[in-house]
Amino acid sequence: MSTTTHDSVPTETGTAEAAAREGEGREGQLGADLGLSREDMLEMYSLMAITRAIDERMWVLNRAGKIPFVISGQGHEGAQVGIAYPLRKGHDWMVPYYRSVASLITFGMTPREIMLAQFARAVDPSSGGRQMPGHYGTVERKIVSVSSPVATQVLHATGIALASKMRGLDQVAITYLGEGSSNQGDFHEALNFAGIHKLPVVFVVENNGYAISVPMNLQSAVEDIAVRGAGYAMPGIIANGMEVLECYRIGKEAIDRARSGEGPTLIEAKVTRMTAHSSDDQQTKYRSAEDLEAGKGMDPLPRFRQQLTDAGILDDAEEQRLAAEAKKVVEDATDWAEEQVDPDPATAQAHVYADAPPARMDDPHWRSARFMGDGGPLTSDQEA
Ligand SMILES: Cc1ncc(C[n+]2csc(CCOP(=O)(O)OP(=O)(O)O)c2C)c(N)n1
Ligand SMILES: [Mg+2]
Repeated sequence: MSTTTHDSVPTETGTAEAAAREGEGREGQLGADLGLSREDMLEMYSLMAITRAIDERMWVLNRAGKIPFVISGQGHEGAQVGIAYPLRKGHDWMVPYYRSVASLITFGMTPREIMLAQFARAVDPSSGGRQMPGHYGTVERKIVSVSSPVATQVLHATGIALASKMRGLDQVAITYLGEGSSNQGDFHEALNFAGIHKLPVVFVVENNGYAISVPMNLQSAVEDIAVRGAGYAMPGIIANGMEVLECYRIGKEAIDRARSGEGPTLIEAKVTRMTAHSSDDQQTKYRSAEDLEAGKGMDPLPRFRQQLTDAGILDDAEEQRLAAEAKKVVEDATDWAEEQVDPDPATAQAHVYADAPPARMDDPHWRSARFMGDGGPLTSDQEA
């Protein structure tokens, strides 16, 4: 399956028979029951390691005053890479949230593109340096821009899935949010509609136990967000975010289910937030030392490394090679993005209005009537 589900060219998702064929002679080997090859698993590990290295670099850049804001995915990478790995790049749709860097990199966004958004450079494909930091998205890769009001993206994903179904496009939409955001009305409306129409969409709640400083027990009366799937007639599955291969299996089942017309799935990945909510937050103000220590024990990266080592897939030399590669990728992305120019201030209003407001702002009638509120009722002349 290494050359099937993860190619940039859309191909058939690995069938059970294909998985069984590829697993022949490898019975009992790590990943064989899932149809994953050694190369697949090393790639998954590498995606996680690269994302972690990018994230760590962002904090250094932030503290050095070079980028204004970081919102970190450390601790979420195992769930993100595992669940996104079976998607068809360039064919399916991803509707991410601000912690989704590992999902985005798995879906084809490059480290250079991530860093361009952080430095807000003119050639940043996410928004040409206009969006808030961490609001990634590129049209060519079918990645919808992160939306600042939390959970609005869940409705976008449902709408995309409806379009896919109506047009017979065979595309699956996947969207991500935190557990706190799953208390917003948008989440429930989106799941309800997707459940009624059996839409090809996968909802992924990354439950890290906190919505900024608010702990889970003050956010929700139920312990598991997954149970909410039952209210909308869809499976609600809990994935252990420390177990990358379990996340892959659950992600693949949900994506296959969506593609085959069986409808949506809600996945709740139990993860840990290894950093503060953002670079503007200090989590020691509201988390105990024990809680923070326990969180470190849920880091998926060393766990997957150990699993691969125990299975004889990763050895010291290979690990050193991958670490050096991650370092090189991050150096390149940082240096390259930093060298690019800022957007021209004269273009600040580009893409904001459908018509050209500066020209109309020069018109005293239009300005006083519409903006200053001192022009009285519009005359028919002004209306025109
Ligand atoms: C509608 C809305 N309300 C509040 C905020 C401010 N806000 C940004 S992130 C966040 C916490 C979200 O927590 P959670 O959904 O658990 O995601 P996490 O950050 O933990 O991954 C809040 C309240 C917002 N962006 N949008
Ligand atoms: Mg949270």
